Amino acid sequence: DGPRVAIVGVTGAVGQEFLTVLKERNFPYSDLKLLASARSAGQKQEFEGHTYTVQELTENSFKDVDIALFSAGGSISKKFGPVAVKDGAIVVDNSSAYRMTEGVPLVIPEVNPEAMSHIKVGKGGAIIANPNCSTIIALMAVTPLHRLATVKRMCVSTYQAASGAGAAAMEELRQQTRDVLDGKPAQPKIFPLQYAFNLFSHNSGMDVELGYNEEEMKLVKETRKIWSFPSVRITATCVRVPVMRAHAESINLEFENDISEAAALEALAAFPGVSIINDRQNNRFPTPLDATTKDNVFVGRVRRDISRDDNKGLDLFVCGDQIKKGAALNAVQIAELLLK
Ligand code: 11C
Repeated sequence: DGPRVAIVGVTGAVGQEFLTVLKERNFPYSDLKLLASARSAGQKQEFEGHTYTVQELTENSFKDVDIALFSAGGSISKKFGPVAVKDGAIVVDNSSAYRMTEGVPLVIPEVNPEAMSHIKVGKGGAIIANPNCSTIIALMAVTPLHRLATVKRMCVSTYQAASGAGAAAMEELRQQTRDVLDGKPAQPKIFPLQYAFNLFSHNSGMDVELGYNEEEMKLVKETRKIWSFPSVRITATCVRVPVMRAHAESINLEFENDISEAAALEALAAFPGVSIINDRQNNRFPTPLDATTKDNVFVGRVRRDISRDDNKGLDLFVCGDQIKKGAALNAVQIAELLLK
């Protein structure tokens, strides 16, 4: 007698990971409905000893659903999110459609679970937004430090994996890598530039006036909302690198108060969902492959910022699986909170 769960966009990279995470965490669903576009409807999906048929997402899909995990892009969330809410479902939305909407909680369960404490299964429909993957991964590392010494300014540089642009982008990386190694020209399809053996500024829309892309502005705006801290100063440079499914981020922090390396490491070690790899002797720090398919976010290179005369600056390097904590795991953790 757990909740009746629907997955919207089940054939995508995040949709498939929802299934993996539900299974890994033994999520207590009583019914599971797999939804996708008409193109994918009819496909069979084996899951936990059952064969499911993927159904076409329609206006009638949510009549018997308690929790709907959405990952089918912003326009599908905008069209069908309100339909699900009207039918009494709680939508956990992985798109950016509702993240900045007033009244919609934007939640990382380890960071701000209180933002969704008024929402309960069976008490009416609602939308809860899953933050952007780069934002989740950054804030898993930075929040314990923020609690310790209050972040004043954050400067982030990302190294983002193919998975952030979906399953087709991951295939593009595989195919281009093969082609280039075979001496053939790379054929860009999803991304405008050669991806294999290259890297480029993030492919999201660019604000030509400001010079920032959407991914960078998500880091700025979503952090302010998640921390309920509208005045925190953030700048970011987001870059796509030829890595399959875990994002890396270099983060420079300026704090209100003094913070030592030892205190920072202690706070990080105590924070749920964070693992530390910080072995200076052996030059061993987090890599995207360390984080791949893992639940935890990995933190290392924790060091005092030597460009400052005080003890109010730190640098870190962070890696997190984009499909897991950056998307599906965080959403399923939100669903778990709904059951508490
Ligand atoms: C990426 N983070 O890695 C993006 C993709 O706001 O959910 C997801 C965009 C978002 O390209």
